[in-house]
Amino acid sequence: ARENIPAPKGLPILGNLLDLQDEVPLHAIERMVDIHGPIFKITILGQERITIASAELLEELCDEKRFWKTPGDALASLKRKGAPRSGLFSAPSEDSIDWQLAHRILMPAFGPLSIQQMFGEMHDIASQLVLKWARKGPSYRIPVTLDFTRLTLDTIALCGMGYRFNSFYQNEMHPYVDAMNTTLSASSDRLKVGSLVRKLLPWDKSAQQLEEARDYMREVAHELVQNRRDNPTDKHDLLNAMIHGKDPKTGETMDNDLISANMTTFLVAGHETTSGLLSFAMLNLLKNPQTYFKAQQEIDRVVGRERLTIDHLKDLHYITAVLRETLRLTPTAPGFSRSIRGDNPNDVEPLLGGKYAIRRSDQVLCLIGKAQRDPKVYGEDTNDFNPDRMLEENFQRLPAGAWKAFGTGIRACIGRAFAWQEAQMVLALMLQTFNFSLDDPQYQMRIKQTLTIKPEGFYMRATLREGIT
Ligand code: MNH
Repeated sequence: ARENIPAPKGLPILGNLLDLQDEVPLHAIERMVDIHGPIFKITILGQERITIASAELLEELCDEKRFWKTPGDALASLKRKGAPRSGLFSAPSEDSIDWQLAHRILMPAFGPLSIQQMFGEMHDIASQLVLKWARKGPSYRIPVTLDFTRLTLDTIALCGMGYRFNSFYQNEMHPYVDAMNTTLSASSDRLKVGSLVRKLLPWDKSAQQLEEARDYMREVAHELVQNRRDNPTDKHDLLNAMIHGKDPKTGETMDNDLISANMTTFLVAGHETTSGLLSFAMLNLLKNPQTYFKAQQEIDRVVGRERLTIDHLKDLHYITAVLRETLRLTPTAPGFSRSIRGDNPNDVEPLLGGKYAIRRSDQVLCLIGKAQRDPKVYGEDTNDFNPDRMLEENFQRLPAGAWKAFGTGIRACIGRAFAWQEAQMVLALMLQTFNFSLDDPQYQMRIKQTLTIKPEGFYMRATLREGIT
């Protein structure tokens, strides 16, 4: 029953809000898992929220017959007020017209063949990154996360919509990035007492700034769509798929508002997470030299000094395991929300874990970082970075709730193949070209959380390998 779910006591009105105060809200909620166990219920400003954090409970919540995705509070707060259409990510349910139309039209555009065709443009941007580090030389302190953000933003914009941000040719980030950061920080600030209080002050501008940022992002998206309509090309990219695609089921097309909502979704979802993944992966390799050695050996064996091609990627088994193990320990999209399906055929939902009563109105936050460190699955050394446990045959044998870094079911990440190809290619190119070292050998990982997580204050150095010019 309901009482079986541990419920830490809170204050009147605020509820458990004070328990969540931390520079990194994710850490606050993970500490609550350590105290209360893998399921608990908190109340925030009058709303009950359930959190789960074990592989077993996660597997159950991923049962698509019983549960489905609800956009959690963080995603809901990303949507512009009064915006006419929703992008795939924040669409209210898989029943909605916006989600169905965009999903059916875009699935083929994100399929393996389409993504393979993007290899050339991905390589173009990755070469800009490599060239920058080569020219800056071995004494340059590489701002890792910032340079990976340049890379991933430029990659999704070029492959997705034929637009060049040219981030490697400017010191300042593009204004679009600032606008995006404003909206992403607003989503993680929404639970901070400081920002709740600030909003009550008459001179507070944050709400207005947020609306301005959202309007600007919408304008950019609309301009890109209009520009393509005015200057048609036969490029195989996401934008053309949306402009020319017809729903195979209804024959319907996407209007400008729906296209621009999804462009924004891709620009945001398509770069933050991959940039964080690459940053954490490099940090893990540098902190665990034996894994760095194995990864570099694999590149030297599979690619050697040849020009990297798409055919090399399928043979990079260890690199793949490095990326999976990185997303296990630090899933850059650290959680997602599930609820009882609106069209659930059962009148009474069976109890979660055999004993916890979930209500129709409940949003259950699945903390994948915790579930993916479940010692019942991964053993006592679960906190160690050990890519061997993610080699193909081991990965296939994992229980269903043990690794969900790309979400689950029909609303799992549509950009998975895109992100994977990009991350593999960039890591391979980097390890082929340079020897890396930590700028500060004492550096200890600190996390910065916006909507996603990234390492903060992480710098490294790159020296060209022998024979590379
Ligand atoms: Mn992605 C959904 C993680 C890269 C576009 N993505 C999700 C979900 C997770 C996720 C988790 C499910 C969220 C939820 O249930 O609420 N995504 C990632 C990670 C990476 C990633 C860890 C990289 C690493 N994602 C990308 C890229 C793109 C993209 C790249 C686009 C180019 N993701 C999406 C979209 C959705 C999504 C769009 C929503 C899909 C849907 O609801 O139909």
